[in-house]
Amino acid sequence: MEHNIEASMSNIMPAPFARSLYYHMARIRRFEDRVVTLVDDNEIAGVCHEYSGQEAVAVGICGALTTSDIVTSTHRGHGHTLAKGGDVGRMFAELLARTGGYNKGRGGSMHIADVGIGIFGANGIVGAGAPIACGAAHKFKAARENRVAVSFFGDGAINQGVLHEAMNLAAIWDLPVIFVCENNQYAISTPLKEVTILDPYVRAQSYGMPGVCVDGMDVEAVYHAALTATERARSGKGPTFIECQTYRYFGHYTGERHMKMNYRSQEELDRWKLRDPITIWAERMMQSGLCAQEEIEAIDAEVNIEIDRGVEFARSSPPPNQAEALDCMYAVPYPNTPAWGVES
Ligand SMILES: Cc1ncc(C[n+]2csc(CCOP(=O)(O)OP(=O)(O)O)c2C)c(N)n1
Ligand SMILES: [Mg+2]
Repeated sequence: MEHNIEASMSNIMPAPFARSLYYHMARIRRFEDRVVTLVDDNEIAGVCHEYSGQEAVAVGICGALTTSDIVTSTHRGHGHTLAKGGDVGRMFAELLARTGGYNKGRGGSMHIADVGIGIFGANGIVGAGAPIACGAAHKFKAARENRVAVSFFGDGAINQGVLHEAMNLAAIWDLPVIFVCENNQYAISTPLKEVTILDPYVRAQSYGMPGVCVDGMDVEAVYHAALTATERARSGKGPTFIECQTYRYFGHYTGERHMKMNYRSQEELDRWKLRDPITIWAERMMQSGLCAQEEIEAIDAEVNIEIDRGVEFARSSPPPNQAEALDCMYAVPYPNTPAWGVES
């Protein structure tokens, strides 16, 4: 993909906003770096699917949203949550299974949600966020609220029936939904080309909605596509499909680093890393006078402090009490139901 910095730099993007895009991408990258260390040190049990490499997608899309807009996420959800304004400390606490976590330590990586700031949940079921986004958008439309719902999903969801039902519903009812396909080229170890004939964005045509394919390593390109889609959604014209071409730097999940999987080459990884979304955005900001090198270093330092504090918060948060294991499991607890495994 060609990358013409002069041509693509927006003259109207205010410098503080440009810097905030950098800050959010750097925050996600450092968060995931620390996740890897915490998994290696056995402080995080279970699996995490790192978002490193895909930062421009979550940040470009969420940069075009307001707090009252909502997103539905995936198994690779840390980036979406952070870009939508999620709290680093509560996220680390959840991953460390502590009571200060988003789900009081009961959910882990794939269940983080913060409905108050429009994060309608990570989701371990591929494609399952799409109908949830439609449900939210249906309510926004019925209540005449000027809000948008974004459904993030991977290329692996593109042949899931539930996604197609959701796209059809959104199209037929003109729902304010943005379907964001993060095409990171693989579903676990399966290359998209082996299982799908057409590019993901072409599917939009079948449902009569605009479908665009953007460079998912370019935060500005993603942001502009998202702005167009939000304007369409807010004006009652219905959904848009945005495919973002991107790449994940780590394996499918943390454990893959210790496996010998040969589905992608080092050369391919190196080629994508040459177009690292954070580096190219920093370079573009500096070349266009939006930000000086020292300011970028200051943002990096700020992010490092935030991440350190988040880990400290998580470590100091108490683990759940065994006696409370069934608390928060049911919206309305059964008063006479004994705890599992307890003889009545
Ligand atoms: C309905 C369903 N089928 C299969 C799985 C197992 N599974 C978990 S992640 C994954 C691959 C998803 O790939 P993609 O959607 O491209 O997302 P990525 O991991 O690349 O971010 C699969 C098949 C699942 N969780 N849910
Ligand atoms: Mg994928």
